[in-house]
Amino acid sequence: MTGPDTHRSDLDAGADAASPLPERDVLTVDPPNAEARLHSLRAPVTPLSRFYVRSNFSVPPIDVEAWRLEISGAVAHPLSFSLNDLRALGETTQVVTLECAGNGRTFLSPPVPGTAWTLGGTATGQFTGVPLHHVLAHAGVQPNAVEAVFSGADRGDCEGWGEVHFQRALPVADALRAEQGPLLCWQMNGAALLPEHGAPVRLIVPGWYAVASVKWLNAIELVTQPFAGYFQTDRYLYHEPGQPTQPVRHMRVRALLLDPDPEQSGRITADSPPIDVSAGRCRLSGIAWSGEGAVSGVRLSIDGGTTWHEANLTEPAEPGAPMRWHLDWHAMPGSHDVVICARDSAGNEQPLTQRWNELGYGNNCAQRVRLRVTSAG
Ligand SMILES: Nc1nc2c(c(=O)[nH]1)N[C@H]1C(S)=C(S)[C@@H](COP(=O)(O)O)O[C@H]1N2
Ligand SMILES: [Mo]
Repeated sequence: MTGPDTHRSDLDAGADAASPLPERDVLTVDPPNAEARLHSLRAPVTPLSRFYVRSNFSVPPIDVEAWRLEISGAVAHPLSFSLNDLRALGETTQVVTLECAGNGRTFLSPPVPGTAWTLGGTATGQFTGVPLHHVLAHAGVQPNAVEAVFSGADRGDCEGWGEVHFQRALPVADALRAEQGPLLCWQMNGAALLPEHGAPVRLIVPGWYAVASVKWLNAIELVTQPFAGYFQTDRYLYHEPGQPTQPVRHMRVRALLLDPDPEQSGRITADSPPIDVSAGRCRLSGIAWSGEGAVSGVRLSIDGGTTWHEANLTEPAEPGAPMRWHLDWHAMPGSHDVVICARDSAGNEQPLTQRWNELGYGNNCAQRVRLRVTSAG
């Protein structure tokens, strides 16, 4: 296990080879939680060996031969699918960015409890499965259904609740969405889903913080009253001072600097050393995405927020992957405070100061990095 003060050199020197989740920064071994290194996010689709992992409980043992997906509740026809039954419904492939709602949590002050994500609680996968609306059409959702509750096979003790399964609900309209809607997936990046990502079948909900994308899925129940389980009503809520409590839903707009590598000296902390670059022509580049709209712009400041420059935006090589941005700059020797701020077509912009909340969700505060420019030898 690696701590927040672990430096890249330690991770590369052997520790990585023995890691249960190599090529990532492991936050906890069991349950498996590991963040992606930011340079891993340069490829439009993140390799499986570099994809972040977030699990509330241990990976549950599942016998794929015996596995079933049960659909019940307010439906005309309760159904039970084997993996082959699901595959027989046809398949579609979609590139989707996942992000943990806790991404960026460690930068909040005062500190909040929860898994210590820096900025690597995100990655982009190519997911193959059957559209959920297609499966639900077979079951026939009744008009009185308000939500679909998705159950994972994983379980554990939660304070005050006893043993609970990982369960999350989606409003029926979101569950039935056809365009860019949820998928029941059995493949990721062209390979069978890995155990840590929810094998044999998981839900993928494009645009939503990934807590909605239930892994190790084994049941979908259509309910006529809002679901009130632990992960719906006790966790994954914004408790923001002076604001009404809101559930975590779509991913807030965010840009990340990927090059030069902001992790060149290890995991990013509030007091990470500056990034070294040589004087002269310098390209700053990265990605930006939003679950609430299309990314409409990324602006950068190189003087700590006094003046701003609009970055160039380009579409990703894979539709569905984050937008790419870059800014060319003539780097002058010295220390420069860079601020990176994305906005989306729904009128959202990354805040320049944190939006603190008790459980540390949705911290999309603009990324700040310090560059140390030295004259080229
Ligand atoms: N069954 C189950 N599904 C789950 C979780 C979980 O703990 N159990 N964690 C959720 C959270 S909080 C996130 S961010 C994503 C992470 O998906 P990944 O591990 O494939 O990256 O899975 C979601 N689905
Ligand atoms: Mo998450």
